[in-house]
Amino acid sequence: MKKVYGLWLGIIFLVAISAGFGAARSPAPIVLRCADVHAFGYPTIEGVRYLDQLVRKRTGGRIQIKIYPESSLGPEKSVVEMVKLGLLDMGRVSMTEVAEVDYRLGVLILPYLFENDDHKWNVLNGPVGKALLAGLSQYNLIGLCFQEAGYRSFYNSKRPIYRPEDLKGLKLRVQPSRIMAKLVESLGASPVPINYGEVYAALSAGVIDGAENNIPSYYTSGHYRVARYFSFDRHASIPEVLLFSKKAWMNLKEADRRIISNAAQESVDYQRRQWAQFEKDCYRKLEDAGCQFNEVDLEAFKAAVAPFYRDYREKYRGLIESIEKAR
Ligand code: GTR
Repeated sequence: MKKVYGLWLGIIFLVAISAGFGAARSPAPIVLRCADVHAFGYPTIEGVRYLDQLVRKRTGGRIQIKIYPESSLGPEKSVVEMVKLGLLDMGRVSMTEVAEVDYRLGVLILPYLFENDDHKWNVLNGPVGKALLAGLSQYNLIGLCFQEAGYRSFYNSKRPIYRPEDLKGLKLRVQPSRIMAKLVESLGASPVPINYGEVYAALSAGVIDGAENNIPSYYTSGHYRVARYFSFDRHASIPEVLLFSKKAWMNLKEADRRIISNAAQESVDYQRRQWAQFEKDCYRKLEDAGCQFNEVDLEAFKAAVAPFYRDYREKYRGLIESIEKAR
């Protein structure tokens, strides 16, 4: 009898504890969910993890970021939609996807737009970059910061590319983006829009001959195993962007918003350093794996995209000139 009594007392005690009786309980933390197509260790995610550490420290753990890697919440297009609708708090995506929502951002994905990294970051950190991020607000998005994503080049399973003509007839995957599809078409190849997570299967099945991306993505996606020719044409340096849902943003206190946006700015330097190291490491591993790298006739590539560029010069009148001035 005594035993049964003790058991009941124990149960009542546990229930009381879990219901919070007798103890001052701090409110549950705000957990912001953030999607990424890459895996932990990739610099985009590491940038967001650094941001999470800063935010946790500065809010005493009240606000935290939980990352959902490897497209686990869906492809980038749906991530952007979910963040817009307020179904997801944050998304780290390529600028290419956001340019489908806000066409002005498309200027940042044009080929050979930036002379070098200094020029690019002058633009991104300067008035043009700030205005482009701020403009996202009308689409229910908050652009927290840009991230580095190196230079994109073509790679394929058939042959090295030295001149634009070498691309003729190749079926090349592009990000689901009108600008990227047009660019590839203007170079004589056939663009095939496919979500990032499905490219490896398409390459292995021979549905496409190649794709275009930066060195870290070429390595971590495993595409190098099936498309061994990587030709450094460096046609675009498309920044990544960290998006926050405007709906979730408005639910935060003003002081917390300031903490998050300041920390996001601070995370950029860290992310850029991570990128530089990661890119080198990936390149070494790709060389060890026997990938074939080659430089291209850059002048021929620049000449080949000139007509394409002229069309967009009209579309992005004013913006392109401001970007050129920031050299
Ligand atoms: C990567 C980028 C991803 C994704 C991918 C792609 O470089 O980090 O966000 O956009 O390219 O080509 O789909």
